[in-house]
Amino acid sequence: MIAPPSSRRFRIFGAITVLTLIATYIHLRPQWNFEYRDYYDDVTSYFSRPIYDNTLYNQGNDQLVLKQYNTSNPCARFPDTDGIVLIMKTGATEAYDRLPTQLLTTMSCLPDSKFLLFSDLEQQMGPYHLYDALAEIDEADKDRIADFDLYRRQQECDVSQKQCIDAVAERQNAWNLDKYKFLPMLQQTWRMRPGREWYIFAEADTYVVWSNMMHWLKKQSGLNPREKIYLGSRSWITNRPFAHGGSGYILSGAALKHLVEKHTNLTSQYTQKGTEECCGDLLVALALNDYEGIKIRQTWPMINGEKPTTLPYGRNHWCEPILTMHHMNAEEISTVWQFEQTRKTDSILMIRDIYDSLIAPKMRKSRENWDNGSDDVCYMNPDSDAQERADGHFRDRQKKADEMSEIEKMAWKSPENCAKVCESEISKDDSTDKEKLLNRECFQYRWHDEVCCTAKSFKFGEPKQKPDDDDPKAKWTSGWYMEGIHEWIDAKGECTKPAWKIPEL
Ligand SMILES: *[C@@H]1O[C@H](CO)[C@@H](O)[C@H](O)[C@H]1NC(C)=O
Ligand SMILES: *[C@@H]1O[C@H](CO)[C@@H](O)[C@H](O)[C@H]1NC(C)=O
Ligand SMILES: CC(=O)N[C@H]1CO[C@H](CO)[C@@H](O)[C@@H]1O
Repeated sequence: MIAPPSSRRFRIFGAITVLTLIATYIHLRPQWNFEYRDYYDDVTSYFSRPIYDNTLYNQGNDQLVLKQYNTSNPCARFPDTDGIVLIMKTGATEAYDRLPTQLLTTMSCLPDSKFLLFSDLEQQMGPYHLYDALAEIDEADKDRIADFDLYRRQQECDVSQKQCIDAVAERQNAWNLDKYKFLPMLQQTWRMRPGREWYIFAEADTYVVWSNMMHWLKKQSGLNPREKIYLGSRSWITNRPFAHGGSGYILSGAALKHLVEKHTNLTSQYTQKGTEECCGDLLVALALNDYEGIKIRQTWPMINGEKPTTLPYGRNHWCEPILTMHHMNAEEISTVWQFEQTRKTDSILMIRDIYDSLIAPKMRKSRENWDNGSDDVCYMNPDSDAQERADGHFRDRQKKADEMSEIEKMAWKSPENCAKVCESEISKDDSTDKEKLLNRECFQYRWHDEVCCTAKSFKFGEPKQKPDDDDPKAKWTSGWYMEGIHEWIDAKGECTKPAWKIPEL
């Protein structure tokens, strides 16, 4: 049964040929594939950008956001921004941490002529120029005023700023330098972008909801940019009102024109004033008031200093549209942009929409090592030692002993007791009364070190460091009375139309 040699040779030859062909195929296949993929990618990215699973999509918001994120046309819903300029202020210690995400998200839809970037060091970031707001301050002033020490060290740095300046250690110095930027920045802005209708000032951790902002400024507000107008979220320092800078503030063209053109000595005067005052946003208000008699018009809560995880949802923070948010880190900015991009609707973004899509799916009964910012009413151990030991912030918010229910009197003793305060607010018999549900005063609590505090709004909050020792008192526990929150939301009903705020003096 042994095959003759010729036939065996033939078979071996055949096998080798087949193996060679297979090897060649295996060797070449990745290249064909690669070339094909490359070509395919080029063609597709030329026409459209990829579609991804929307990482914000979950069971709690599947009615509100799209399952997939089509990144092809990010500016499709972006409004017409004719007549506006965004002025974004940052500092050299943070610019590269914050600006790239701004430029990749909302600002990618703003034409270059519609924004200016100011810092305390002239720098270049890709195609974008960061102007030095402090460049034109008198050299003698810079030498004389100790707050400019950081400015000099930044300029003298021969490597990247991060290698010269420790941003954490220099935080206070960066803040002290910041106040000198504001008025020179207004002057440079008017020189570089004169005659626009509205000037929107923001910081690198401010998020601007452009669709709302433009709709409000142009259509809804009825405000005339030829009048001298100053809009923002009002804060006070020693009885002097000003628009909080981080929340963003808005000047009409007329306000900026008058301030800058009629008062050419602004920079040196307000450099001097800077040495006496805490903050640059206050200096802007002082200059507008002292020179032009322009006063801030309160635009809060639309112009807002909070962000999705810290907004106090509930009364005043529900049907109101949102124009700005603050303290947004780069990831949070990207998240809200993604949310704007993947909403199922392009209707006005109200505060409740942020809650419904981004917060509600994450709410639960309680979280350990968590602070939800419950800070409206506090319950503490009445013992005088405990009272003395406690933070004055909590002490001042205590309910009077003779106004407390039995449950409230026990609230400081444990997180479980603290949780009962909200549960006990309305008895089940009352819960059909809509007014009562809407007037609920207790939505959430936080317990730590024998202090129980509750809040009149519902906020998400943030993780709090787990204590090192096992002392149960050291732990931060936060909880939400979900039944009360749901009842409030149901009683409130749909927002039939956005509750636009009329900015008042
Ligand atoms: C993604 O968006 C682009 C541009 O708007 C559109 O042409 C394309 O059809 C969209 N793709 C899908 C799958 O919806
Ligand atoms: C500008 O202001 C500075 C500081 O207040 C003052 O010293 C200077 O004399 C002023 N210059 C003019 C031209 O008014
Ligand atoms: C939602 C909210 O207000 N969170 C607060 C939680 O507590 C920290 C301090 O521990 C605050 O910084 C947050 O603002």
